[in-house]
Amino acid sequence: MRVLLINPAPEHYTRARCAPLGVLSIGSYLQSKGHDVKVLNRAVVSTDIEAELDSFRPDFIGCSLLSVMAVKDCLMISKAAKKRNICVIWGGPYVSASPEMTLELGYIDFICLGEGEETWLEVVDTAEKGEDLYSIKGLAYIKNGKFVRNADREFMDLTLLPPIDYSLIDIQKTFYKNYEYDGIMGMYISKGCNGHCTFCYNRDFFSNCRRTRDVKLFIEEARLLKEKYGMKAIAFTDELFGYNKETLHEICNALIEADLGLHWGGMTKIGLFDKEDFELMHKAGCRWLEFGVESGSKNTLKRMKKALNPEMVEKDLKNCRDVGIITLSYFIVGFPGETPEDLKATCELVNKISYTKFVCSYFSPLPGSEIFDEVVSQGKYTPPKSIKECMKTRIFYSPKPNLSSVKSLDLKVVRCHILWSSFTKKSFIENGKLDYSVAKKDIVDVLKSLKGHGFKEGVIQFIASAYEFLDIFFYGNFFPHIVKKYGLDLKEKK
Ligand code: B12
Ligand code: SF4
Repeated sequence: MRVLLINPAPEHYTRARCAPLGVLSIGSYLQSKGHDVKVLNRAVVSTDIEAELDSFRPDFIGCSLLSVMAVKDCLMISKAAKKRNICVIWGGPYVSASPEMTLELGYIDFICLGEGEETWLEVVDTAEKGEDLYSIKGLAYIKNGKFVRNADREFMDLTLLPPIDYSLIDIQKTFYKNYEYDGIMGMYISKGCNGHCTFCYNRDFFSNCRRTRDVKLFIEEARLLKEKYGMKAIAFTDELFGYNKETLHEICNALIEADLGLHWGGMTKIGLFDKEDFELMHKAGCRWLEFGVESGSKNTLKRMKKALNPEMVEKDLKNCRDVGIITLSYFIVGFPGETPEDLKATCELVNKISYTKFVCSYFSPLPGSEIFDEVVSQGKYTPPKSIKECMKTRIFYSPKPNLSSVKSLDLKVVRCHILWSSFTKKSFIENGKLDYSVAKKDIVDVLKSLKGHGFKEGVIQFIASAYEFLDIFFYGNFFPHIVKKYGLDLKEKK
């Protein structure tokens, strides 16, 4: 069977070049079972979709959706596919959480819920035999006007997966730069997380189940990417890199033994590792780590079920700094029930760890998370009733809905001030080698995106990026009384 898998171009987004591992993992699996696969990475390279469909003539197309921002591109592609009578399947975290609403858009035959590899294989094998697809586990669809959700599929044993075939995408165009590291490729070694954070999609998507791939196979993938394609660094996309000391040591020792000379970074949890573990990570090539800190308020952290406290954050980030690992801390402002006192506690923590890079987002209820169910059942939040309605909400520019008891303007100023300080930060590590590296990187990302997507798309991207930049600049700098009210003090300590 011929399968065309698509990583769409999201709207209003400076297209980061991270490899589309979802479609690559599915594509590599199908290829290893003898199917003919093509991947279009439209987040990096725009192509004429009608021409692609006519030349490849797929039996199936699959679109991967991480967020509502990808719907417009996927809908355009699906319309073109349906004109040619091609079976259309959408998958990914976004549509897995809202299958019924998504199917109402039309032009989609099936939604694949959760992990896609096994479901896809069963779909193409069943179609090859000429049988119908309606009883396949993990699929949702509309039949006779009614929404049908088949039984969930069990999580697969990841050690059964073949190596990922990165040559399905344009590898050179997918390499990107972050911090001082160039030639970075997104890779993954595990899926899922055992955490219970109430705002996270992990509960429904992975049922908190975490699994690791075959580490030896991963090392061979990395070796090939380095030796054949010139990869210099890896950005691990795992929800929870390392997981526990034993797994972390296994991965680090395998990297040390392989002696690939690669630098890498990933996302992990506060409170899992000690200084010796961070030293081992550094020895194995780790140069940056990202942590979901989320808040400095013990109350908010408890309600988020984060299983951490501000003291643990300070300890881990300091240990990383001491061993030479750059850190990035994620925060959320406007969490349901957050008070001005809670926000002050967050600002206090931010001041103490001002040497890290920050990402600060407004809270947004994510379908599939515990807090989403809670605020909906309490009548505090009415979710959009259609995907078209979701597409109109711009969650990034203002705290909508604001379910905290902090004024929206205050949330905006605190968030923008933290982001602005991170954007103009001179150094992440004590010796301060990286002058304004964040600002430079962000500007280069915008320019690359403009160059890669043609004039009209480029202008739209430019306006969206400029709007976001001005929003952060304005609210981050022109409300000093609000910054003072929350005790934020980042300027002196860069
Ligand atoms: C790398 C990454 C990105 C990259 C893009 C990667 C890409 N595809 O091009 C960048 C940095 C650009 C990005 C951006 C965003 N991201 Co992001 N991202 C990730 C991250 C860290 C890894 C994704 C990955 O590679 N996973 C590994 C692969 C193997 O798993 P997978 O992608 O889930 O794919 C499997 C299944 O989803 C399914 N599947 C996927 N696609 C398809 C398609 C078909 C047809 C089928 C059948 C099945 C299927 O099968 C796959 C194989 O098992 C995840 C967290 C995570 N660890 O998964 C967040 C994550 C996906 N991102 C998320 C979000 C919110 C965003 C943004 C909205 C962030 C923002 N505020 O701007 C944007 C949206 C951009 C967009 N395209 O719409 C959320 C999505 C939550 C949700 N919707 O429920 C996640 C889960 C993080 C989180 N914990 O909240 N992201
Ligand atoms: S630690 Fe991260 S991935 Fe795990 S449940 Fe919490 S937010 Fe989700």
